[in-house]
Amino acid sequence: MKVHGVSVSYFTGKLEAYLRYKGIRYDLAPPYGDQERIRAKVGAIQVPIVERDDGRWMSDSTPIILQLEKEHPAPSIMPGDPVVRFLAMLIEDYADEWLWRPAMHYRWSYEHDRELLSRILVDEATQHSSLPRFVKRIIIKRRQRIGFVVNDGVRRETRDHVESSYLNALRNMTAMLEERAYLLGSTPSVADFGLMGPMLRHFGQDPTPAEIMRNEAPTVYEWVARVWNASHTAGEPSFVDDFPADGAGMLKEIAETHLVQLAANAEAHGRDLRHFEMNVQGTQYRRLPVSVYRVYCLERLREAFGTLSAEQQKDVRALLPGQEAEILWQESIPAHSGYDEAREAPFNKAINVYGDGVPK
Ligand SMILES: N[C@@H](CCC(=O)N[C@@H](CS)C(=O)NCC(=O)O)C(=O)O
Repeated sequence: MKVHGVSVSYFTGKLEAYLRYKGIRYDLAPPYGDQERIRAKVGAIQVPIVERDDGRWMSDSTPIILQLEKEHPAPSIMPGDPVVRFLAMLIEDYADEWLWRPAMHYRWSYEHDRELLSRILVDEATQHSSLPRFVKRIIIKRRQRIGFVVNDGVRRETRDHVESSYLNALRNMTAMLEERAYLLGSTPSVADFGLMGPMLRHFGQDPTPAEIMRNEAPTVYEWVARVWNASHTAGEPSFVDDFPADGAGMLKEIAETHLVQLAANAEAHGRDLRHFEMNVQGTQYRRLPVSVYRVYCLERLREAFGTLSAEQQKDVRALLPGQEAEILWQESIPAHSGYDEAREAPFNKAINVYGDGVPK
């Protein structure tokens, strides 16, 4: 298969880590010279996009991975216990959608990171443009910093909190990885591949957060390489039977951050607003862009919760005790994204996370 992606991209790195583990061969190619064809095939210009040998196209890393799990079931990345599996998918969603803001912030707010990454991105992804390199770098630095940092709520008042999300992720992952090689077993699960999104190509590689990872959380630094090389070193799939006590900090953090954001985003979407506010762990975020895709994420999590037995639901609720987690099972805030209603993902037409041809 051909993966249209970029070597420094969050979601491309997540998918590549998965493909390597599964032994699925792929070629990596930047998508940006081929925009018209890609938009016609998959709806949105984002990475990764997979062009399959059978002529079909796939987008969005989560449904892509779920589809490939059906086609290549071994070695499985899905824990056998339904409660652990649900919580692994929740960790994956948090990795995709909550850690995105700190990852963008570290890359585009810090000068060394911004200078280095703008150079790499321009050289790799904008070969189709004949503008001088320095002009392309000015354009890309501005686009990324304004679009994904400033307009995503990173301001003077929120900056420390945004950074604390990264530090908390390192601490919570370390607590789990001190007990076992991967977060939920002796082989990698969907939770590990989800966290490879932020940890591989952003936090583990961009100068400022990588220095923090090496100094503060060498266990996570080592885990990044372990997941990347898991096809050579991991044995037969083996996962925990019960969600481990050392993961309590991770679940608390997810409830207090990602689930608060999913709720506030869905609530604003239901009122047809384009922006929303939220208070996360005592920090007030203003004027955040409503994301239809994240309403869809909440729909999918609720659907997965609904497939659990009454006993399993009780277990999940006991593991996620805070009030914030109730949005996973209480429908007082509706979540109707209108996205992928035919349930064709990853073969559907994709949307960018902050809109662009958003179905209402
Ligand atoms: N939900 C998608 C998100 C993909 C995504 O947003 N990728 C980023 C780069 S890592 C992107 O292409 N952003 C669009 C842009 O920068 O214009 C997935 O899981 O693959």
